Amino acid sequence: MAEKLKGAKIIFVVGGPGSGKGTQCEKIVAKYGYTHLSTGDLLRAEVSSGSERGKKLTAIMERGELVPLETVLDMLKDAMVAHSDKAKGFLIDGYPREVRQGEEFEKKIGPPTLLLYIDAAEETMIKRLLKRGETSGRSDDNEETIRNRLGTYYSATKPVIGFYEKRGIVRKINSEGTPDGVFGEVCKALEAIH
Ligand code: B4P
Repeated sequence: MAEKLKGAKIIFVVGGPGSGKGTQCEKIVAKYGYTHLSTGDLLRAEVSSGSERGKKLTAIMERGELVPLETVLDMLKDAMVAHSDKAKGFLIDGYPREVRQGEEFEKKIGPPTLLLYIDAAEETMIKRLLKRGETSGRSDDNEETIRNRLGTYYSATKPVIGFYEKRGIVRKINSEGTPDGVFGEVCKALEAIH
């Protein structure tokens, strides 16, 4: 376990592509001051650096698949250690995306305090991502990749919820409403641990 991260408050934010994870995380940071680390953002930063590793990642992300566990976890751990001195707590957005990612995280870093499960219907997620795709420039916001990302979500990521439900740390958030409406639900879940 990373010594500097011992005892840190850790909140996992899990949900399908387009469920509103990133959107809610921005609001959480503004109100509660947690350190926000999105694995998607960390990976996109590696891609735009033009590194060899970034090139391999681009292909995987364009297929809507998960990048190898070790790559994501190493990046995440480095980012957490870099922020450990001033962090009030960590908001880990888009991780774990499979049960093994959760297990390895706990071995190397520590246990999560809470898991926010951002839940929206498949049609809602597709509609939001296609809309974002009109302006985002993200190469994975196209119809074919969106379908694949959803498939990955239902097969690999959904079991993560059951895994942590058994520990009683999952708070399910209905994300069908407006961003502010959804945030009201998020706040209720966070007040319990703040
Ligand atoms: P991510 O960057 O996590 O992409 P995402 O799932 O689409 O979520 P994002 O946070 O961007 O969008 P949000 O739902 O907030 O991952 C991208 C790729 O990286 C993955 O496919 C995978 O290949 C790789 N990856 C990432 N993490 C990994 C990991 N741990 N392991 C392996 N691979 C990994 O918002 C979407 C849109 O909806 C926005 O336009 C927003 O404005 C809109 N929206 C949100 N909430 C709304 C609301 N309430 N009402 C209306 N619109 C809303």
